[in-house]
Amino acid sequence: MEIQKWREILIPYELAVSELEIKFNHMIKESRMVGRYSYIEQVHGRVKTLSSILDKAKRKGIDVEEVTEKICDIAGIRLICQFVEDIEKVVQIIRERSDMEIVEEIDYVKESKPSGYRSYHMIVEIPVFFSKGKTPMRVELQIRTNGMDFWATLEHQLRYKKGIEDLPGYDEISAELLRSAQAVIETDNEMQRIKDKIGMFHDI
Ligand code: 0O2
Repeated sequence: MEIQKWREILIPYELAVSELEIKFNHMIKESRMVGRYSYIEQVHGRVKTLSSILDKAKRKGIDVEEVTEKICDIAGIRLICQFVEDIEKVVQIIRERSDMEIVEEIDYVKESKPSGYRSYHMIVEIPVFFSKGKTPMRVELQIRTNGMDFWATLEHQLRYKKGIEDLPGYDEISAELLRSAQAVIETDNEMQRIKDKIGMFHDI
């Protein structure tokens, strides 16, 4: 497929990401304006690069013509929370929104992936309006704490999708990454416990 054609295919995804960034940033803004704690701390949106889309299609044996139908995270939004329990609050808020339809939910917080990866994933569908009408667009939401984000970002850079499985000592590297994920889980849980203790006496 020509590059120009791909650019056109990716435009609605760019618009879907912009719309959702605005919606989630409005939630943060509203909370701050009324002096209420915001369960979402940061919002990051991105559209997958063409090379990453094609790599994923190849990895999963998906035909190039079928990528928009079969790859659900071409458009992605990452919602960063401060505390583990905020994740469930954000999920609940999204479930109650009438402007996004939930297509799928995967809880990698309760049950992390074998790599140690944790995040709550939701695929949502939103209508995107164009001059010629509207199109429903799918966007993957990854909801995670700062700690989960820190681990996932570094692990992504070090290992994920890099094809380093053949390196000598790979099993030990995997075990080390898993141990580091465990350390993040413990720290996240500890911070939640501290918050709960302080929260018995003060509004946080
Ligand atoms: P990118 O470059 O971040 O966009 P999979 O077959 O597991 O890779 P699938 O079936 O689309 O992917 O669903 P899944 O497992 O929910 O993964 C979707 C996204 O979650 C990934 O997109 C990653 O962003 C993130 N993710 C999943 N597993 C891991 C992991 O072990 N480590 C890290 N760091 N991130 C993970 P992409 O397209 O694979 O990657």
